[in-house]
Amino acid sequence: MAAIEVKVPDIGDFDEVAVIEVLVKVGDTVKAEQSLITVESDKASMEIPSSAAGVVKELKVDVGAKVSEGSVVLVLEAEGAAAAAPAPAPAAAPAPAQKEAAAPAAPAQPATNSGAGGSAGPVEVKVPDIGDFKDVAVIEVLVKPGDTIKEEQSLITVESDKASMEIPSSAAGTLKELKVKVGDTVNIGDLIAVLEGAGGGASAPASAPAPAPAPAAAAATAPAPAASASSPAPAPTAAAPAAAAPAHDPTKAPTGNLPHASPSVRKFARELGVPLEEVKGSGPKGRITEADVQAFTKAVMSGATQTKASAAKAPAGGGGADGAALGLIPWPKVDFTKFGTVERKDLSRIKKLSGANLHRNWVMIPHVTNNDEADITELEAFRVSTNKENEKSGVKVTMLAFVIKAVVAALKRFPEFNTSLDGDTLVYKQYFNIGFAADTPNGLVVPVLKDADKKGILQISQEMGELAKKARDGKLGSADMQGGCFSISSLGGIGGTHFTPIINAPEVAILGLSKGQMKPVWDGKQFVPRLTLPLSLSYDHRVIDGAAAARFNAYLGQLLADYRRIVL
Ligand code: CAO
Repeated sequence: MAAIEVKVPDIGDFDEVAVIEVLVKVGDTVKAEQSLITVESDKASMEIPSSAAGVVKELKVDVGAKVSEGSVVLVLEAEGAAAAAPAPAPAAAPAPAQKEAAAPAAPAQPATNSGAGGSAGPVEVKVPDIGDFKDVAVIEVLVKPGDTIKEEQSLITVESDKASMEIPSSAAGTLKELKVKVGDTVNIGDLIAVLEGAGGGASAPASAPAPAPAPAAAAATAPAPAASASSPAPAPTAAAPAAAAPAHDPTKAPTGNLPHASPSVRKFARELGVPLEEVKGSGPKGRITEADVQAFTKAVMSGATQTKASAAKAPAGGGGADGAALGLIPWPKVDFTKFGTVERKDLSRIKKLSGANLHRNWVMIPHVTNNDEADITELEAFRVSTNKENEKSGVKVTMLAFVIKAVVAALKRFPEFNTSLDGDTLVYKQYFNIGFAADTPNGLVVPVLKDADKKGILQISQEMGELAKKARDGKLGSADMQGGCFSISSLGGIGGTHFTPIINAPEVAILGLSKGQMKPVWDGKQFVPRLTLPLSLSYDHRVIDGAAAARFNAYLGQLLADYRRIVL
């Protein structure tokens, strides 16, 4: 088995074109004519076919590399008949003569048109020699009647299954009439447009077919490992590659992994840093147009959408601090120093992260908060006595541990509070992991107490203490904060009567506890002092109805008022 170096054939006047896709890998068996790489200039993209069959032994180019005629693409272990052919592709590539014909390319066209001189008459612009490509589809019309056209300005984009190319104007002038539309198929000599008021090359006789391939056309013919390209004006058959290529079906989008876009649009996207694979094409067959790239750029700049890369950097997806994403007026910019001395301090890392999460949750979840109160007089007495009994154990029981256990019982009674929304589907969890908001010197974190249903009050208290300490010491791992079903935010040790906690997405509800206070409660005969715990239940109204929330909160209150109910 012989090793064959497959080289870039004559690709016309294109020097140093970029490899934008490598279509094979080491070990692949390739057929003769099979596309190996895609290269792209600013006017055309084309696939470079293999000059032989065999197994890819070594790749010599990578995406981003620049190649020219003669650059080695890869080394093949030749097999079969093709292997017997002289190895290097350039030997079989179009002869220099063809290159010479192609090289002057479009700029030469107007000059070669006879009859230059008059400038008033209309000029017909026709499809130049685009090699052996027959019936190529017009996939884009880049100009419209009334436009002022410069010589060499691209008029239309055509596409075969191996290459797409822009057809430039052979003259300058005002576009009077367009003779093609998207979806048409064209061949050499077909009329594209009529220009008038032409200057420069526009004086060419109307009927003059473009004698030399435009740059793109030259490129399109180039991949052909043509054997008989000695004529300065290559006969269609001389440009062999197309002969091997199946006829283009204009109803199908090109295959391959590249976004469906013309070379100039791809270039435009690259210049703006737009990830073309994220742009939705509005053109025929989903083709991405320049307007699509512009619209995508505008959407990103306004904050209406994010690229995948920026979404990955800011998973919280806050939508920008300026409110533009919500169509709001900009955030007020105030020079505070005009009113007094100020000091600037950056938000802590935790504040930045939790802030983005809170913002998203607040904006995306329709919150409603149900406020209720629980009589915890007996429970508090029990808690105090329990702590006395367990003084030596070092585990202190707070009201929060009792509330966690009671919440588990309420979640079992009202399972829709233990769910997450996944599109239009509700995911019911069969486990009971309860998150609790912990105040730390650096900001708010929510450690998760796992399997609270399987643990007693003492174990819950102990684990909560450990998690709260870890949180304050900044030692919580991500696993400590994952897997929550429902969260509790307790401000009871601090104060307040009621508040509106923000749901910790993707959970659907959160309970806020405020400070338990002695209140006079009417027992039917008289006012009696009772310790009353405020319960603030925020719920996602897409999932939970107000009545269900009121029932959940009332049930929770009953459990806390008489804890024996939990075992019922
Ligand atoms: N009513 C009255 N007193 C309460 C109470 C309530 N609802 N909850 C707790 N207390 C009392 C405790 O009994 C304790 O009193 P003693 O010191 O006399 O025993 C004191 O308040 C302090 O309790 P604690 O805060 O140490 O313990 P906890 O289990 O109640 O809470 C934790 C633990 C980690 C949740 C808490 O320390 C904390 O960080 N809370 C803040 C949560 C928060 O920031 N939420 C807001 C989120 S949104 O911004």
